[in-house]
Formats: sequence, structure tokens, C-alpha cells
Amino acid sequence: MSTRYNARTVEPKWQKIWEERGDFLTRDPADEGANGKPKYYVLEMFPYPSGRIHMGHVRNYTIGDAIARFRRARGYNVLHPMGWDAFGMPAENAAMEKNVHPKGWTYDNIAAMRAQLKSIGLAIDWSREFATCDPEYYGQEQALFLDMLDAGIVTRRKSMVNWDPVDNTVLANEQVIDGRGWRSGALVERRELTQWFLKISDFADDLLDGLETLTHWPEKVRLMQRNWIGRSEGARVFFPLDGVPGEADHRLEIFTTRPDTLFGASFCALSPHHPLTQALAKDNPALQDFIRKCDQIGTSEEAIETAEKMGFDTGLTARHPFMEGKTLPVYVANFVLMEYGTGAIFACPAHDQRDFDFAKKYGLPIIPVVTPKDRAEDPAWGAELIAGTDAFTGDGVAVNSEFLNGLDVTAAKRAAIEKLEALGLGEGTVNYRLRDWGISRQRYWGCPIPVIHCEACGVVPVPRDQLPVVLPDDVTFDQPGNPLDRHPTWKQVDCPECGSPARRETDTFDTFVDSSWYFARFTAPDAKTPTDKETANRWLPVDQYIGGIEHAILHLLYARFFTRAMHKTGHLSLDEPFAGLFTQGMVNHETYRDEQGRWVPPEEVAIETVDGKRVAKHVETGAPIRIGSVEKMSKSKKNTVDPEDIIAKYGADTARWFMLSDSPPDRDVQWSDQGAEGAWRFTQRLWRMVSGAAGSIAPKGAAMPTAFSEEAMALRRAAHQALAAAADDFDNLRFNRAVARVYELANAIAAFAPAEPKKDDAKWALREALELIVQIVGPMMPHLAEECWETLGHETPLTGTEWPVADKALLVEDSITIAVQVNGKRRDELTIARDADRETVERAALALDKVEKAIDGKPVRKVIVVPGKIVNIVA
Ligand code: ANZ
Ligand code: ZN
Repeated sequence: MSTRYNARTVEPKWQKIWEERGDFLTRDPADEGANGKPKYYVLEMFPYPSGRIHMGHVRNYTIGDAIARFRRARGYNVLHPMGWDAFGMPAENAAMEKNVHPKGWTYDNIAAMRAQLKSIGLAIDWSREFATCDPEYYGQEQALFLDMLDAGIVTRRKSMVNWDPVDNTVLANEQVIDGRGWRSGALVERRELTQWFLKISDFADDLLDGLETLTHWPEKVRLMQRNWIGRSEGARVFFPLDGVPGEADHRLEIFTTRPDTLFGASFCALSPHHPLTQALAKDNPALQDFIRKCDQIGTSEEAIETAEKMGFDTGLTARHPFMEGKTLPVYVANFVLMEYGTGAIFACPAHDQRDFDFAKKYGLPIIPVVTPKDRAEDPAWGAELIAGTDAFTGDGVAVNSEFLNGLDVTAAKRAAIEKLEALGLGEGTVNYRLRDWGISRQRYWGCPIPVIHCEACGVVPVPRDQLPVVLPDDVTFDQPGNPLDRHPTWKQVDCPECGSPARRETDTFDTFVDSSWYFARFTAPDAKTPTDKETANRWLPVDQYIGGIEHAILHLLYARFFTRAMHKTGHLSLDEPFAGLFTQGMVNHETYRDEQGRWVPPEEVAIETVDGKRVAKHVETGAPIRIGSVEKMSKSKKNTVDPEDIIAKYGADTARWFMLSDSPPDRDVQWSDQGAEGAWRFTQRLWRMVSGAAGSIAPKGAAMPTAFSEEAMALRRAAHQALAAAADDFDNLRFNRAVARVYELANAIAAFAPAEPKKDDAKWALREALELIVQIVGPMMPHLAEECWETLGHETPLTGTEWPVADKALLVEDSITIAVQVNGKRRDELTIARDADRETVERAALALDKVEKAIDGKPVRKVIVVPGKIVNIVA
């Protein structure tokens, strides 16, 4: 018998067996073959097919796989699919840089990554695989869009975009760096384009309320979503304006969250893109110049927030709604966004930092109208605020505010709104930060938006029997701009309504659309409609969704919105797609640099310990290397390791084991050679333990001896305790703890085994412990576990074996089992420590399911405990 475990031959062997057995092909829960098992849908965020998997993928998919395998063994009907988030810019960039076609590039990458993922041994139903760039998928996405169009969830309107004047393209906010296009380096302009929007803001309140039901989501993700939706209660206020050309009674509408500070107003400000600004700019070149300067900041909120405050005095004046005869200057200011509220504000410098900075810069009055509670009587306070650098934004008491004086902020807001409403100069309102979702992209490698523009009929949906609108293959990437738009014939179509020549829409969807419903498609990937509603309803929600925290906001919010929109359009019957969410930590690695400060990849670094200190050298040149901090693996710092190399060297199980063992899965893990070596050594140890024990264990299926020696009993207890604890750990995704239990049990077995058991009870206990350790390891190192299981004489692989049940009597040290009665009738029994006190016994007895059922909500009048014998509950 070979004593060395060879992952290189064993891993492909079991992958082949699983595939031939069809172990991971999932049955519809309604199928007879599913045997009425409860469903469990586990999903990892699907990958972008960049061409190679990285260690982050290994971690993500290993976590999901351990869950999937554990749940299968526990008797669930598990859905665990895989697909590809395959549209997007990188494919077009590759086309421009390497002269390859985005389609070929993408499908080649998918093939390479599929092979890599398969080598990890994932329990995935590959028969459900799809890529979002498959016409069968995106055609259904087009159908969904048309249904949403019919349902009024889609709109088309003008909006501001970042425009790169050199590349002739729209840029996402992230592609604008210091006001310049990320590729061309050209100064970015703001332009108005007509774009398609999904009306996610109609769902703002519902998306907010839904967060309360997501009790199996990390609190931090729910908070991030809450902030993104950004519900603000406040008021709309009308300021009558004087001086607007040609308009005697223009009223400026502003949004404020602080109507309590109205008496501290010192000016009003308009966004550079406010219609009034635009009107004033028509014959004002200085204002036009100013607007242009503002536009160079780009459209991101962050850029605008951090830019220096700039203003332009329009010469108009606003009349204060409460203060007779008081007027305020009206500025155009770069920090006022057109996309928020009404695109105009009143400014109260004393209590808003942006207004404060602006007032200082332009010499405008600062009028304190709220004082901290403990300084309400202090005459020096206001002067201090004016002389200082910070606005006061905390809670306090209203001062200098006529009818509001003495009220706290909340009460003053309410009183101010009442007054505004009475005067007809405003009203209380709720505002959301959440904007409608602009989904038009002027790109080739995306899902074509299925509409046609006709001069006579306007926007006409592509008839459903003409879906999918397929991307043309013959496109060129030799010029900037949208290849679809310059294709010679693709956009020329006849209008489906009047038949006259019309133009096909050449924009494609934001790729976030593709990833907003793929989890639903996996439930019926071949359906001729977007979903098979009944099947989708049987599988959804996803029970456990796993992915990176970087998707905490947009992807998850869009998917939650899409699910609601699909509910509304009759494709699903639920609102929340992901019942459980888990965000795993990053994979980190030490960083290395040579003496010139250049990053050096780990495989070129040799580390030795000299006088207790770690010293690094270049493997080839021997040049000294500086060991730097531990950071997220990234190409720029070259601190990555390639999963393919790791799998070739140690096997997939070692990589999986290390990923799960090192730290709690929601924290970062530090990949290191020593750690990987350690994991590898354990695979060898477990294998030696099992393969070497063949002669000293009971035959498979041997009857349980009637009595056990004390040592054998101790081993049995250790094994069953490890089993019960590990199952609990798997349930709660605490894989690192399950790993620790395995190590403990391995030590217990090692301590027992050298005795070379001769007696039947010892042999029996050893087999039992080995079988249990193999089964616990199964979800984490499935190949090794199968090989061990086979070696232990089993003909059915672990994939066809149920999770073992821990013997309760063995879970407590020196335990006893006592009967539990309710009103004199035996309902259950209780296994508990022999020396448990009366109170513990009572509590444990009352917590039994069957007892609870028998009590049926009636008040418990008395509990009689006869120590070591019986518990009787009177209810
Ligand atoms: C007057 C005021 C006084 C304000 C004060 C704050 C403090 P949140 O909480 O994010 O909703 N604001 C309104 N519309 C804006 C826009 N389009 N661009 C930039 N700022 C805008 O913020 C609401 C506050 O942000 C509003 O309340 C308004 O300033 C400003 F002591 O009104 B406030
Ligand atoms: Zn027409």
C-alpha cells in the first residue's frame, strides 16, 4: 500500500467519478427524483472571465463548495450553479490592444477558467452553466426589459454624462481621474445625452423597508445600502426671486433638511446645470465660462465634494419666506448638484460646512441660529463660531429665530414646516439620494437595447418574436467610439410599426443589468421565457449568497430591485433574492521589493531564518530583498500566487484546506508558503492515518461491541463531539473552527492508535473515529476524503453518503439519560451531564422540542426533578 498521498492522480480520479455519477446534477424540487428533499440554493457571485482564476476566486468558491457539499450530505436538494459575467469593457480593450475579437477572447477565457475551476473539484451542476454574452441569455434579458417598459419601470430622458472628447465616448465616474479620461488623458466634459433609465427610485422606500427583513445579512452591508438609498426628511421651500429677466414672480424651489435654520440663511445657490443658471448663461459669457470650469470637475459626487468651493454671483435676489424685507444674494455654486433635491439650496453658513467655507471665501454673513444646549445663555458663543473654521452641525436650541426660539432641532423643523405650509411657501417632503439607474452604454460588448427609433412613430420596441437582437460579429475597433454605431448596416432596419426606414438603438446595457437576474435564470437556464416562474419560485430565494464586500452596494441593490421588477412583471413571486449573504475577506500576501524598490513576486524570493529573523534573497541572483507589509494580492504589487501553480504543487485539497483553516471566512487570510506546507502535511498525515490503520480496525459493518474499554469510550466521545461541533460550525460558516476540531480529533486518534488495538472494542472504536474524521473533512477536502473513504472499504462514495448522526449520549462527559414527562406522560428523554444541577436539568427538559409541543403554550406550573431518574413537568 502506498503511504504517500498523491493529489495529482487522486484528484482527477474523483472528479471523473463524480461527473460520471452525475452527483451534482440538480433536480427540480418538484421532480420525483428529488424525493421531497428540502431545497437549498447556494451561490457564489459569478466571475468575470478575465482568463485566469486568482486566489480570491479559490477562497470564494471553496467556501460555497463546502456549504454545498455539507448541505447535500445533510439531505438537502442543493442547487449550486456556475456561470460567467461575460460582457464589459476589458474584452473591448483587449480587442483594441491585441487585435482580437471580444467574443473569441471572452469564450477562450471562459474555457480556460472553467478548466481551472473544475480542477478545484467544485460540486457544481455544470449542466446549468451559461455566459451573459450567450444570445440565449441576453435575448431573455431583452424580453425582461420590454416587459419592464410596458410596466412603466423604464424611462428615457436626458441626463448628464462624462464625455471624453478624444475617445468620443461616455465615461463612468470611476473612469474620470482628476478630471481627465483614464485612457486618453483628455479633460472630461459634461454632456447631456438621452439615455435609458430603470426607475429604481420608485422602489426606494420598499428597498429600504426590505432591508429590515434581511436578518441573515451582515449589518454593515445593510447599513451601506441604507446610506446609499439615503432617505432624508426635510422641506421644499419657495423663495420668490427678483431680477429674473422677463419674469415678475419667479419662485426658486429649494430642498433642505434643516428648515429650522431658515433664520440663519445668508444666500441661495443654484447648480451650474439648473435651468435658471442655463437661462441666465445664454447672454452671459462670464457665467458660461464659470459653468465650463465647474464641468471640469467631472460628475462624481466625491470629486465635487472635495473640490474647492467656487461661486458666481448672478445679481438676482431672493426674498426670505419668514423675514419681511430681507433679501439674499443668489449664487451659482459648484458644490450644488443638479441630480439631488431640486438642484438649488438656501445656505446657512453657521450650520453647514460647505456653506461656511463658501461664506468665508466670498465674505458673506454667518448667522448662528442654533446653540449647543449647554451654551444657550452664553453671549460669546456666536462670535466664536463666526471667528472659527467649523460650522456647528449638532443638535441644540434655536436662537435669533423669532417663533422658533427655544425649540430643539426636531421641534423647530416641525414648526418651520408648519409655518411654510400655512404661508403656501413650502411643504414637508422626503428626498432620496438614490437616483434612477442609467443603463445606456455607448459600447459594443454588451446586451443590445431592443428598441428601434422611427421618425414617425418615435421609440418602438423590437417585436418579441424578433428577439434576441444579436450583436453583429463584423465590427472594427480601430477607432474610438461605439463600433455598433459605425457598423455600416446593423442599425438600418424598417420600423416594425409603419415599415419606413428606421434606426436601431446602438446603446447596450450597463453590465450590472446582466448580473441582476442571473441567479433566477439558473433555476431554469433553458426556459424559453426569462424564468420558468414555478421553478424559480420553488428555488428562490438563494439561501446563501457569497461574495466580496466590494459588491455590497450596487450589485446587491440592483439585484434586489430587479427581483421586485420581475415580481411586478410576473416573472417571479418574491421581492428579496438573497435570504443569506456572506461577504468573505480578502486573500493577502507579504510584499517584496529589491534594493531599487521594484516589486518582486513571491516565487522569486527565498526566505531563511537567520538568528531568529526572517531574511529574504532573490532566488536567482542572491540579491537582498526587503520584506514589506502584508497586503491584498494585486498585480501592481506583484504579491500574487497563481492557483494553478499551487494546485500543481500541492493539489486542490491543500489550497482548499488552507483557505478555510487560517482565519474566520469573513476576515482576510494571509497566504504563505509555510501555511500551504502545513496544510499539505496534514493531507499526508490524514492519509497515513487511514491507510496505515487498515489492519487494526474492525471490518466494515461489524456489529457494535456491547462494552467498551475506558480508552475506547474516550475516543468515541472525542469523535462524536468533533462531529457535532463541526456540523454546527458548517451551519454557521465557521470553517476555521471545524478545521480546529479535525486537528483535535486527529490528535486523539493518533494518541489511541499506537496502542495497536487488538481487542474488538478498540478496533471498532478506531474505525468509527476514522470514518467520522473523513466525513467531517469531506466538505473541505473532498478528494482526499473520498480516497480515504474508499480505503476504509466503502463502495458508495461520500457524495452518495448521508452525513452521520452524532450519538447524543457521547456528547457529554459522563452523561446520563433520563426520561421527561409532561403531565405524567413520557414525551422524550434527556441526555445530560451526570452532575448537572437541578436548574440545568429543568431548563434542558423544557427546551426539548417534543416537550415544548406537549406543553403547547400552557403555563408551566411545576417541574419535578428526580435526580438521575425522571423529570415531570406539570402544565
Ligand atoms: C439648508 C441647510 C442648513 C442645510 C443647514 C444643511 C444644514 P442630505 O442630508 O444629504 O439630504 N443640499 C440640498 N440639495 C443639494 C444639492 N442639490 N446639492 C448640494 N447640496 C444640497 O443633505 C441635505 C442638505 O444638503 C440640504 O439641507 C441642503 O443644505 C443641501 F444648517 O439646507 B441644507
Ligand atoms: Zn414608424
